[in-house]
Amino acid sequence: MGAQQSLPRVPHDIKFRVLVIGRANAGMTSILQRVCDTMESPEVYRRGRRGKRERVRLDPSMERGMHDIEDELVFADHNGYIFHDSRGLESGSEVELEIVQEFVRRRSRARQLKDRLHAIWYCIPMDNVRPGLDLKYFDDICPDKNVPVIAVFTKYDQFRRNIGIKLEDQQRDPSLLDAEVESVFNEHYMAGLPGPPSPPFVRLERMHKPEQQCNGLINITVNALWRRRCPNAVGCTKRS
Ligand SMILES: Nc1nc2c(ncn2[C@@H]2O[C@H](COP(=O)(O)OP(=O)(O)O)[C@@H](O)[C@H]2O)c(=O)[nH]1
Ligand SMILES: [Mg+2]
Repeated sequence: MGAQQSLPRVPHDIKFRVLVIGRANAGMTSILQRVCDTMESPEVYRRGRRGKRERVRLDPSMERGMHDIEDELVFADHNGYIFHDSRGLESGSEVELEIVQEFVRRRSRARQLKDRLHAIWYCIPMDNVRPGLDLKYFDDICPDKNVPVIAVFTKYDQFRRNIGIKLEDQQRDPSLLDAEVESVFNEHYMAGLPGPPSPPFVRLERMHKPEQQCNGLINITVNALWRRRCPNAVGCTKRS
């Protein structure tokens, strides 16, 4: 079953609009491909000078800075989603943060439903030795707290592998792997998120493999949206 079948029900002509944030190589393109069940590169659309939406001929996987947060990324063979992508935060600059905040604020209040931002996937790669930098702006991304921000921990497989190697180097018992993984994850990744309660999060592995699915990400996004709409409804509140 393709991940697309888990999409939340929205009016026929409304697409699910997601802002994806992360530094280069965080695994963002791989996630979008898994969500859309495709191997293709996304097409990039941009508003021209007269406000007309035009396709831009560039390869979005190539260089950062080649397209900006306003550009819409769409997969030709799966048009249920519109993605926006921001890499600006990797420089750690406040100006870049303000650009993202302004975008989120404007898009979260867009008058027309079709222009509105539904969710933010904030990607934190787990092959990084300094996750603190990636987590730094998590709580600042959506100043009005009116769009769900999902913490998407990527490359979990690599993280587990690295910890396995560390145990081996330290000549420790390999059966400690699961406990050590949880301990490092809590100390270095979860502890960097705001809360309690902690924001919705998901750990993704082997997203570069076409056969892999990421229903966990879809489910947690749908749950977060649902909770936002009916915070008091039974089954909608998250236990933490
Ligand atoms: N081990 C591992 N590698 C991944 C995963 N997702 C992506 N990659 C690899 O990470 C690199 C960057 O991936 P890409 O999706 O292009 O990242 P982007 O620059 O954020 O768009 C590529 O070499 C991918 O094969 C994952 O879940 N696990
Ligand atoms: Mg990419």
